[in-house]
Amino acid sequence: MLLRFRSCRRASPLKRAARAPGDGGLCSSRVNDAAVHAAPAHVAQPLHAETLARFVDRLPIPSTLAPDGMRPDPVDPRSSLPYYRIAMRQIDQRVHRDLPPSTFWSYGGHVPGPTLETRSEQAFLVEWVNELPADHFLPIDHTLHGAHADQPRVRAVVHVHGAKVPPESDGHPEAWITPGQSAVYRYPNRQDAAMLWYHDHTMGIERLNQYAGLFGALFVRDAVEDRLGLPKGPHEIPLVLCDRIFRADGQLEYPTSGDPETPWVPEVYGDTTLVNGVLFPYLEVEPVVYRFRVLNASNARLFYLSRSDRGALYRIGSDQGLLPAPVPATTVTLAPAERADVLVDFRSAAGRTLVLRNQVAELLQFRVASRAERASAAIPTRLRSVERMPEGIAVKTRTLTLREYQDAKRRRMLMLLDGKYWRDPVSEQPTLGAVEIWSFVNLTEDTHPIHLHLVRFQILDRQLFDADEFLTSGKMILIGQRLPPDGGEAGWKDTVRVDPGTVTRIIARFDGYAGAYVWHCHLLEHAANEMMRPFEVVQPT
Ligand SMILES: [Cu+2]
Repeated sequence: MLLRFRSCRRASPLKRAARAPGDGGLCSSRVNDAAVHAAPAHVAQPLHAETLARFVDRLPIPSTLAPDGMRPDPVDPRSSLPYYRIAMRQIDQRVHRDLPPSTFWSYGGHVPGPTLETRSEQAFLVEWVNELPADHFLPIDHTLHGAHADQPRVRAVVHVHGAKVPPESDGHPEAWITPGQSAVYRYPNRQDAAMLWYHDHTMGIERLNQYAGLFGALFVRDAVEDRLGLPKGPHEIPLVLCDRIFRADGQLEYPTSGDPETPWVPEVYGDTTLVNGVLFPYLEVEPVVYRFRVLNASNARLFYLSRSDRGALYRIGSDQGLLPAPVPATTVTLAPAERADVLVDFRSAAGRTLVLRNQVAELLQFRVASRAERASAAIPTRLRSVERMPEGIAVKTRTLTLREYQDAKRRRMLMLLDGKYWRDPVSEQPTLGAVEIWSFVNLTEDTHPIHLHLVRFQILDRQLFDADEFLTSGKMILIGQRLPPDGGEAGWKDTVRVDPGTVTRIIARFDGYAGAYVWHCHLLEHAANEMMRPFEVVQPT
């Protein structure tokens, strides 16, 4: 628990100061606490979400998309693959009974987008079609890399987060398309059952495109999962969570710095949370065991989820699939982009209501019927074997800093991975098939969820260190024990919380495909302002 929260040990601003590489000026320290819910002061007419009637809208369940037929497989034209056509469009969608419809950008006409579902090894094609309007409705910062004024204002590219795909279908941030264009991606789906998700990844405006609504879920199924008899059909429910700021007229507000030349802000925290696109929804459930597939699709907020009766949430899976065994917990922590696969047993709550909370904020009400129409699924004792990767098989360890600088030219803060900008030469070039340890040294006061494309990994451990000493002298003084990952993160992961003042180590095998990928912080405002780097998987020589 200790590591989840901001370290109490704060350095003086000057001690934390650093010059941005190739830049000048001193850093000023700042506190930007994810727990603060307040909307920014300069929203002209903010919606006071706390005044909205609660639990008056039914929880929408995103529909599962049927393929638009079959198409020849570009890899093997003798066979054919399911083909989906998914258009990005501007829509109006009501987020609450008492609000006028809000403008969003959607995949397939709804936020979240439709759910895609496949079996492990069953490849499919998606034609992602940009039918967005000619102008963006959120504030573009033209000083950010890739978003300069000479670039089209409306650009989009889709990344399936957690998918093991060849580079040409990975949704590289610079592979964007403009309105009227489309791109066909092939997803091999050679991976374990898991909840993946698709979202926009466009260089310089990803945070705006996702905030506008461009995200949806993808489920991979497999035989191991089938054998467990987990709740399914109406008893398996995706919960896509994202915090947002709304104006009183129901329209999305994306905060700015106040400087029209450089509107970028370091993080966006909404004062209210959409659950499957609705504020304060309710869900009618039977008194049986349900399976919730929870995704944090926020730009920056971490969720600390619990039941209002403090009952158990049984975590059965993390980002990349099932855990070895269920892990009961009262709180489930989810950083942006992380997923939790959670069983909730409503059998002892028949005839009552319960609320899913984020800390003290109410998100979703469960109305538990007094009688079940069907028998409940059981909570399994064993799930899937997850063999731990021994450190000894790693051929390389990379130590990579997460560090805050001051961008003197722009008079704003800047966070860099390993002190490098996006445009710097590729420095992480793992060999195809090789195992590496990546050791993230967090010198900032934020938790950064670090995501690697292409690979799944395991968290080895986290250890506190003396960040002030490191910043002053460059000396690494580790403190205390190496702490193993929480039970809920003990399976396969694709995003890891790197907490402040820690060295967080992961181990990954870079198998699958050679080529150009990216790794980045999944706080989207950080990623947009240089906290993203290329990596390249290279063929063995
Ligand atoms: Cu970050």
